[in-house]
Amino acid sequence: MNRRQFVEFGLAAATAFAVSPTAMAKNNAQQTQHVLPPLPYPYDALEPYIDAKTMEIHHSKHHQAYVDGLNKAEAELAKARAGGDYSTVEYWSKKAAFNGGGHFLHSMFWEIMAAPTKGGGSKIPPRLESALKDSFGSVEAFRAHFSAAAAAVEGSGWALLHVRPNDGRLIVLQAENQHKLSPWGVVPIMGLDVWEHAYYLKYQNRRADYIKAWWNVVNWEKVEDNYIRAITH
Ligand code: MN3
Repeated sequence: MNRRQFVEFGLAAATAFAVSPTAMAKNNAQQTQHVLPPLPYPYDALEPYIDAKTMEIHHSKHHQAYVDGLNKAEAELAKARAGGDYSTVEYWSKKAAFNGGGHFLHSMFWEIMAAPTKGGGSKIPPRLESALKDSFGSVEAFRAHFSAAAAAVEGSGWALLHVRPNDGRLIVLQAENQHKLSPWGVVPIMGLDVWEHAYYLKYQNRRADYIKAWWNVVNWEKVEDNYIRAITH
């Protein structure tokens, strides 16, 4: 290495050390902060099927906790990147998946429900209805399958209606917790939360009664919007 190369090398090294922490800090500063979306209706809008107290706690406490948990996990992962210490990467990656799943599914859940007086539980729009018939044989068969999947979730989780982009079909699956048991690539368009926090105040251990009541507040217009978005993107 001659003197000029040495100086260039030294400058490059100094630059690397001087610039990269700044760049990392900039990346960290630009990190998304997730926020709790407002409920699109008042807490008591889904009465008598879902009670106001359950909605208030579910939205303002449980969903908020997933938002906070996701922000915390992503901040910790950013810290790991900045410091180059990945000893906790497994822990925070799991937290990011769990809380990110919770944030995503609850955001969808509020949207795909509506007050019975504002269209909740009303007729399924034609495009979605025809897709349900194509994939499940009949709307009744879809409803029975989805209800059974919800009732049979082991512990805490969800029944989910997904679009599978590679063949455009609708499929019903379960999720355990907020994020397990769906394959890659599917797009959830409708979900039913069957964690006990979603129904226990009103229905106690009668999950089946909650599921049956829930059909009265499904916002089918929104589910169809989700469907159309999933197949056109
Ligand atoms: Mn929940």
